Amino acid sequence: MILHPTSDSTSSAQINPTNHQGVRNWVTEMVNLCQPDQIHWCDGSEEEKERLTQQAVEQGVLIKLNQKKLPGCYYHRSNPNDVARVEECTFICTRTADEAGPTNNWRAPEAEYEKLYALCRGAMKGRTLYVVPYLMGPPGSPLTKVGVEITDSIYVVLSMRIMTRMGQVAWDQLGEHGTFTKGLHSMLDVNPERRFIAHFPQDNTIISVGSNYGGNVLLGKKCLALRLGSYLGRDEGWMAEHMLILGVESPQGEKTYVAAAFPSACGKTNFAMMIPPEHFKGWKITTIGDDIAWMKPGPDGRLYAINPEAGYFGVVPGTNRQTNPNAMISMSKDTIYTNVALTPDGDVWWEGKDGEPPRECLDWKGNPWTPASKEKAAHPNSRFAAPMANNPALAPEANSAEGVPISALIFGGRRATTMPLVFQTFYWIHGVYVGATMGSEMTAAAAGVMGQVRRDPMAMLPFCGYNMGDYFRHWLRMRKLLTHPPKIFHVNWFRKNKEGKFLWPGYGENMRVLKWIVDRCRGRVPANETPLGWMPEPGDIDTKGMTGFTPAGLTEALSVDIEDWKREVLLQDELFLKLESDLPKELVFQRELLISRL
Ligand code: GTP
Ligand code: SPV
Ligand code: MN
Repeated sequence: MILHPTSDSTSSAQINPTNHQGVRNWVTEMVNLCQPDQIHWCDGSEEEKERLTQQAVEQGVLIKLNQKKLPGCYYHRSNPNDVARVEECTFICTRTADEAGPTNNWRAPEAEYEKLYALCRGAMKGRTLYVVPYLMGPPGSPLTKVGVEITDSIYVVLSMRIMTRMGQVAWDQLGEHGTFTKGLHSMLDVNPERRFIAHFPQDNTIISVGSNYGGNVLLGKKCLALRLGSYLGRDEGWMAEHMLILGVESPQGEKTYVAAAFPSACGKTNFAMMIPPEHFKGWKITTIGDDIAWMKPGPDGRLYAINPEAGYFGVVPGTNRQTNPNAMISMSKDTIYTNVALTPDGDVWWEGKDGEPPRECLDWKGNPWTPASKEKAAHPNSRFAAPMANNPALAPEANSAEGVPISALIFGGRRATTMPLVFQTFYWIHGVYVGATMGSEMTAAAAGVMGQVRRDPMAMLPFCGYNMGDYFRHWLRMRKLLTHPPKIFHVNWFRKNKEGKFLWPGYGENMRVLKWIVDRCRGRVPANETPLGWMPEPGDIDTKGMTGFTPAGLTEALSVDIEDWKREVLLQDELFLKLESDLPKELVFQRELLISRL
């Protein structure tokens, strides 16, 4: 529905899809601020998608891909200065700096509103302002939240349509009096100097300017579902986590659900869509979510999880028919590709795709590329946005309002050394300590120094909407609401040998480790007590049918070097010192206990 701001766009019930006075007032206010030429209230229909896609192609925002090979697929290049989340431009604007805590960038709310509104004043002149209503979570779920994103980016609208349940469904859930998250996004001139992603947890509001990429602008994802979500979860007694959710089904039909927190670009999407190796015939993995879990204690004292999203915004490089066939199928139709390479026949290519590289193509910046080129054809953080309905492994439970009961929580970073393939923590508080002290090498998912190990508690360092010490306290408190808490594990798919080769083949083979985890949850397999926690004997991990992998390799992947671990404890102190006065004493005790076991 397109309207001109001069017509009374927000007061007439006939032309306005919602009677929610709060939405109408806020939209009017933002229209007056941003002064767009046109207003478009998104309804989420097929017809609207086609019309907007057509417009995006005419404007050069999207390129239509080869529809024979990739039906419904489009290609987008972002500004080369705007290719990943930027943590130094991300702000938590709580009333006091202490509420945001030492791991977040804090800004005083009043001054930040003033600065950002000044940047937005008249910023949409000559542009269309889109009002995007969306749900995070299945319709009707008590965990589901309503968001409304105002944006001047047609790319954001089309991506939000894939990533969330967008349109009328959100107005239906909101009703006339419901609460909603306000999100204002303007690309401005896509200038890193004027790039700010600001969160106002106490107002349930997000303002993002100066970017048009991923987690900076798809405001339902990291901004609402994690930063504001974690803040709301603390107050409302639930958890918003950077976790995939999957179901494991045994040949006998026994179903177990696990959620796993790995930092950005550390394997969540791959694990969530994994296809078990040949040897595990009859075992099935189904995907509930690949990035975010909202979890709440159920009436039976178990922890129930939903995936608030409706699509995948996945890393493309390294994805192929061997590593992640379900992702390849997911992105074979109705997908928006961003920053991959474009071949002369309208197909897409990236480093690590099946087959030979194309003899020539255009790289992610639009420059001619050949296999002799020194630069990468696809940006390392190039991504696909695909509807979850495309995933052959999609669990029907992904649409269930009550969610799935979680048996295991798994933490895992990208660590070349020190961290063994898998261990189980002794109990919940120990698990919280292990999650809180998690380290991982930096990846291309965020701007920064690649490869450097940093502490990334629960994979939430960039996503926690309040003081990290209080967040740990919330985790500890949640235990008391659970009579059947999930068991907590740690994994590392990325340990390397002296030659720099991965010790564990990863991907589908991770099923072998997952099987041990499931068996531990169900009390079916013994384990050794080690300084780190419960660990498998190498013989307890089923390696049958693995080629090019020896028992010695498994022993090395599972080994614990006490000297390495003494160094690890010292490295963990960096975070503990930073959090100092905010740190729950339980975690300090856990550190002492670990040292006493080394
Ligand atoms: P975000 O979407 O940024 O949150 O990332 P993610 O955690 O979903 O990571 P994803 O599954 O997209 O994997 C990121 C990178 O890690 C890709 O290049 C994968 O090929 C690689 N990767 C994933 N799983 C494994 C594994 O088990 N072993 C190894 N060696 N690499 C893996
Ligand atoms: C991540 O970085 O964890 C992502 C990609 O999932 S983005 O949506 O850009 O944050
Ligand atoms: Mn992520």
